[in-house]
Parts: sequence; structure tokens; C-alpha cells
Amino acid sequence: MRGDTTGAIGPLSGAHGFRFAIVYSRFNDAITASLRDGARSALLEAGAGVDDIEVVSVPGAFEVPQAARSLAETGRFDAVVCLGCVIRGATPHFEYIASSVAQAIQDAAGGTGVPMAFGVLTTDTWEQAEERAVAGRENKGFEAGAAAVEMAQLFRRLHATRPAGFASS
Ligand code: INI
Repeated sequence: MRGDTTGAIGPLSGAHGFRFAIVYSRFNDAITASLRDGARSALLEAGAGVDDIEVVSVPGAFEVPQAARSLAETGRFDAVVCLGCVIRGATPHFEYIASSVAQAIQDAAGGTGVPMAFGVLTTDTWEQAEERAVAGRENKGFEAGAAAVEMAQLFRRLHATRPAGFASS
């Protein structure tokens, strides 16, 4: 048995006082706009303030990591949500774009120390992308938003001068 692989996301909370950036690509924007909306609703559900969410768009998935890195380097954000959509049938250089984007986002997160959630769809077909961009909690943008909240909270705890749970002397 593989256990629960649905990734169902429970109620979100605890994002008040955190600042988030969402970077999404306009390529395949019928899909990526839904991912953006999904990410935004996850952050809002978790309690992030409207003014604490900055949304920027870039031309394509290839540009997402560089924008995410720049946003992280401003020091203004606790986490960055990265969104895009690369469809195998639509691009002969699918493998190259898909793997380089994932690697570059990972590098940007490691290099800046700012958590980055990965919500770049890499699908074989448009229909598969649509399935992952439906409204609601199954939306991969929502999922990435939830991951950003969790990682922002984790990093704040890890970087706290006196970690929660340590008795003061
Ligand atoms: N960008 C995407 O986000 N998805 C795609 O499917 C895609 N295809 O098919 O090529 C795509 N290409 C554009 C690329 O991300 C860059 O924007 C472009 O190469 C300019 O740097």
C-alpha cells in the first residue's frame, strides 16, 4: 500500500505577518492564471494580508527562476511561489525547459536561503495541465501556495534566535 497519495490539503493558517511573492509565466496563460489564483487563495486562506502578496508575471517558464531569485534577493519575502506551464506536445525542447527550470528554482532557493515553492506544471497534454489547474484545493498553484506557507513558517522557526520549545534560563 502506498498510503495517502492524494496530497489533500487541510485548512491553512498561520501566514499572518509573512510576506510572499508569486511569480507566474504568461506562456499558456489560460492555465497559469488559474495557478496564480490558486496560489493567491491559499496564501489568503492561511491569513496572509492582501498587501503582503506581490504578484509578478514573466514571459515564459524559463524566466521564472531568475525573477524568483531577484525577488528573494530583495529580502522582502519569506517565500516565493513559482508557477508556470510547459506542455510536452507543444515544445520540442520540453525536456530542456522543464528540467532547467526545476533545477534553477532549486538553485535560487538554495542560493538565497528563501524558500521557493515549485508550481511549474510539466505535462504531456493540454488536458493534463487543465486537470491540475482546476479551481479549488486540487489546483497545483494552491498546493504550491500551501507549501510556501509551511516553508515560511519553518524557516522563521529555524532562524529564530531562541527556538520555540527551549526553556529560557
Ligand atoms: N514557456 C513556457 O512557459 N511553456 C512552454 O510550453 C514553452 N514552450 O512551449 O516553448 C515556453 N517557451 C518560452 C520560454 O519559457 C521562454 O519564455 C522563451 O524561450 C524566451 O526566453
